[in-house]
Amino acid sequence: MKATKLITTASIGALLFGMSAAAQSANWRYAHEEYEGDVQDVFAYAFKDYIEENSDNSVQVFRFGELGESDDVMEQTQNGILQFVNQSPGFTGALIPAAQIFFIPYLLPTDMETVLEFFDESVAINEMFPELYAEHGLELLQMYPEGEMVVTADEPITSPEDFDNKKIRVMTNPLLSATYDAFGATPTPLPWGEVYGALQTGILDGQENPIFWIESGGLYEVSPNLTFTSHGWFTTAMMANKDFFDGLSEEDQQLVRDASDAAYDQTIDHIQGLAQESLDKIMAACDECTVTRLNDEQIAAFKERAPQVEEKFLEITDEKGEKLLNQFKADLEAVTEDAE
Ligand code: 6CS
Repeated sequence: MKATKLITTASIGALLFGMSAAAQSANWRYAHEEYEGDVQDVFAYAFKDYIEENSDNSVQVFRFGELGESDDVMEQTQNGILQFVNQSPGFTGALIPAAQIFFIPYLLPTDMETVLEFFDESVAINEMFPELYAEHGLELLQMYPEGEMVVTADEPITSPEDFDNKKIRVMTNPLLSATYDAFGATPTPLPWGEVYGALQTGILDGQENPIFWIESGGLYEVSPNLTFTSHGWFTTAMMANKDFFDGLSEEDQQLVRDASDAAYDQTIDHIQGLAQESLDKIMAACDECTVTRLNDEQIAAFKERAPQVEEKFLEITDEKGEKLLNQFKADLEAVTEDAE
């Protein structure tokens, strides 16, 4: 009798333990802005793999278009329908004005090693940005560069005069429009889904994006003249709904942080050499494509227009933006000095 009772108690205990373990495992939804094999997809799958290998939780990844445009997946994350989202400041800038700092031209260097060191060590990136995102219900987990920005257009661009009357697509944040205004173009903000068609039909004359995206999205087919202007990097950010994150156990919060660190490392490995590989693929596939790399003198003509964009940034972000910009510049100086 006693033995039976013990077994029964043990079985119930085991069942309860099993049930609570099952109740603790969750399926988290994660959306990003790109296609299979693209940089954000590499990050998302590295994150998913880490979570699934190190816990009973699972992650369901949604790629571009599966749940709408970039702004839609951000809204779904803020509403708690999605737990994780990868959205670039190009779009988040409309929500968090200070995130537009990445669109002040010629602020970041072009050398990848220095840029990566900056992302690793920057106080602005690692301490100030999480606070800014938290104000909008977002737990910022990682910011990372995807590639250097390259302009594509219906003609090669070598000077601000070449941009005259050219409708250049920009992501939907006001500062990027200010940059292309300063460069002499007519900026045209559009969500990603409309870009290829607008280039194809001549509604747009050009756009900017990293080379891997120009290749993977086939942009070179409809916008074949590539110009390396050295004016900036495509940066992106991965984050969680803050209420969801705050509600996780300490153990799960650590798991999520570790998974995003592992994903960062894997993604940075992935982008090494990616721009050149993508450029090679474009040149192999496209006879009419041209590549122009601006020389120092040509760059100077664009660079001298950067201060007006910086002024605009300060105007739209007040003292918060000024503090961030000062820290950003100090962080950049620290890594540039190291590189010298
Ligand atoms: O230009 C855009 O809108 C897109 N570019 C990249 C590199 N990733 C996603 C984004 O939506």
